[in-house]
Amino acid sequence: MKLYDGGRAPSPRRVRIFLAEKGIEVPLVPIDMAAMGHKSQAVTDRNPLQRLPVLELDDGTVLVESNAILAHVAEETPWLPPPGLPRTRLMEWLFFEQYSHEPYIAVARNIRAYQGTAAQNAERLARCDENGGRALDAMEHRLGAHDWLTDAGPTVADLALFAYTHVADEGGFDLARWPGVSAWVKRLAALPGIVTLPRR
Ligand SMILES: N[C@@H](CCC(=O)N[C@@H](CS)C(=O)NCC(=O)O)C(=O)O
Repeated sequence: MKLYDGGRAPSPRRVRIFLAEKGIEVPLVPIDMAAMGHKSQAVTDRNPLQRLPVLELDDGTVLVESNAILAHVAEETPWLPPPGLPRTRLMEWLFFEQYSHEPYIAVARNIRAYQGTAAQNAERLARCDENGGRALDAMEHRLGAHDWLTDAGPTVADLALFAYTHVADEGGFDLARWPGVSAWVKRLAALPGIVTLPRR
């Protein structure tokens, strides 16, 4: 298999973290996002949304959407609990990540730390700050009293949310406000194979 990867980009990084944790070395196809490499024909052919990650399996099957990729590669490992309520609990967090967390916490990080366009995006950032804070409150509600997001131990739900949460400070979210989330970030980062993102 090979992974079309975006360097510092957290969505591909989730997949890399999981594969590293499993001791699987996946060849990377490095895509220079700053040079708009994600708009290239090679990426477009595999993902018409022109987004990373893209995972190409040995038989040529192409997988997109980082959380779906995580669930696929975690099949039959403890990182993906069995079908039924344990799997449903995990999916609750994966959908939460895409709808209630990533659109605010990732976007705030991109604007503040990478584009440096905070002044031009004041209204958008205000929405990100409010809704990103609500997402972290929801995580704190669970993690203030539990070690992991679901009762199944560390799962791909934890990895999916770790990606943008552990660098949320770059988006203006000081995790000291959410002590349960902070402790969970440290707990997860201490697991074997877990790699954190380089900082700006
Ligand atoms: N829902 C997608 C989001 C992927 C995504 O937005 N990836 C970013 C890199 S972290 C990207 O490719 N952005 C380029 C763009 O949106 O134009 C997933 O989780 O895989």
